[in-house]
Amino acid sequence: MLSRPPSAKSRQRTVPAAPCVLVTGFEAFGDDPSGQGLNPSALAAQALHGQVIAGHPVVAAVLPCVFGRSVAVLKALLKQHQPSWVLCTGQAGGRAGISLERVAINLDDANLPDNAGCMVVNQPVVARGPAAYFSTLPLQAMLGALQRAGLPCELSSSAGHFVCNHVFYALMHQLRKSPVRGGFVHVPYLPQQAAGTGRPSMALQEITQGLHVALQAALDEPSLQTLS
Ligand code: PCA
Repeated sequence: MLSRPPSAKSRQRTVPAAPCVLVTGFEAFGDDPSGQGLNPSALAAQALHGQVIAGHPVVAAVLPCVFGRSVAVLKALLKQHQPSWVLCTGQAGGRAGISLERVAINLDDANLPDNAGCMVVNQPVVARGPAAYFSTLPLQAMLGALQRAGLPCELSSSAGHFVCNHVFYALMHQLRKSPVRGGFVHVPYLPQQAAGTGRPSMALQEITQGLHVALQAALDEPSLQTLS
């Protein structure tokens, strides 16, 4: 006798979907020498959307480059998607490779306006929050994987004090009591942004590959299986 195929409901019970990886990029902001409204972090995040890395589906989103609102959007994404990993990314013009950020500091100190025209100067990200949070991503494993892939990369000890650091700090503050791992990666200009500036750049395809390689290494990291 033919058995009936399992219903969608029972299939869901037997094969639970792995939690997702949330990857964010930023919309374009004041620092885009091309004037074309580009931000490689948004383009790379969007290119990863829907891919499956080490069994985890990637959900990508683009954050507004605005103090406060960027964090509100990020918190809503965390609530909606319940990711087990979070990688926020942003553009750092002038950097030559994928920069794995080690630390977020409790300081907003902009030297250009955000996309709402606001320049937040010398303010904490979180009032009475700790001075800093370390990334909880396995940065050494990610760096090693990027190096083996032949992609320009570095560890960085400063995510600056503009909206990227703001989001990085708020993310780590939000995750401080959670097993969810998170961190931040800065990426260089695209070639079309750097043209004529004498500054370094990376092709979008390489940036996207770099984020993929780094995430794969993080999710495969065996030492993490026993943590949390
Ligand atoms: N880079 C900026 C903010 C948005 C982005 O992509 C920064 O490094 O703070």
